[in-house]
Amino acid sequence: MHKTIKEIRRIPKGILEAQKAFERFANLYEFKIPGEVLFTGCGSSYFLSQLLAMITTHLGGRGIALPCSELLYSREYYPLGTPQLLVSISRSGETTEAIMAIEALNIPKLALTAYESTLSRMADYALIVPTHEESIVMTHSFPAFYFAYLQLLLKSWGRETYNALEISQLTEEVLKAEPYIRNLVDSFDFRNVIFLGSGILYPVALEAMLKMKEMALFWSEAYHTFEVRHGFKSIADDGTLVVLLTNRPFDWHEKLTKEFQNQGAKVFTVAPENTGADYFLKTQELEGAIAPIVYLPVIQLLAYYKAVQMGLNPDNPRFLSKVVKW
Ligand code: F1P
Repeated sequence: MHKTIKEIRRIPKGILEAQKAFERFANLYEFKIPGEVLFTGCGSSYFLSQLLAMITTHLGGRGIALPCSELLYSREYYPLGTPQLLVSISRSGETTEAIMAIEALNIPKLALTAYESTLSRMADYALIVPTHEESIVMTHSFPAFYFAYLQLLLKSWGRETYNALEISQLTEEVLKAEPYIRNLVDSFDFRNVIFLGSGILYPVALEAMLKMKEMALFWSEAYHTFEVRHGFKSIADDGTLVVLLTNRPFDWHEKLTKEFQNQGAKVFTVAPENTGADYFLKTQELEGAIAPIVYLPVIQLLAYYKAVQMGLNPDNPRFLSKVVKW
């Protein structure tokens, strides 16, 4: 059995580990997350940065995310503001750019990582979520990192934290869709895939696009949900799977579904209500901040089964390494 699928199935456990990591951190440091935060990371860790920046803003602060390399070499083009904390995210804690980026600004630094690592030692604070993964591609560590930071943010700002057991069980429920997703992949041999998400689900769509490329070496795109109509949709035809991620479907989602179906594409909606899609996975209606956690298992399973269907080994994708160094 592939390590990747074992690691995806470990998402519920990862949430519980994240809770412990958050509690350890809270006991160790007298530290509160400030209102204005800059997040950085590479690859999946950059998409996670985007999610964390969005929840910071959503909850009343100001969050901004940049890939480490942009923070290092092109930061004058971005509205960085006056962040009071730099959060550098890296599963390995050894990615060259993440290590360099943590020194980019002279402000307090927090490392979000899976290991005692170069990154954790360089930071003022380290939130270590020990979701150690053997495969190259980041899977269960992503929702775990997200959850640990979310809990810390909520506690810092005097809000009620989530019940980790409940969230872990939610992910267990979602993982029951594994046979459905496998069947979808086997029944429709799509040639390309477009992921759509809005707001907090847009970085999830980006992460889905990356998972497809990493695990299945497969052509994938990601757009803000309705932005796709503005030219980009021309690539969709009868070989396309459109994956529509939404936690608040309304009539535009139904119209969009029809529009793609009229082009011959098949639509897979992941939402609390169907939008008239060819494939549908019902999710619980969840409040914004926690929603990404239930969509992530779905897109990871989709990429994994596409890789399997294509006869690839998702544990060891060609040209990729676990830690990217310069
Ligand atoms: C960053 C990253 C991963 C990707 C691959 C290569 O790693 O780009 O997102 O899946 O493993 O490295 P890290 O800095 O989070 O360890």
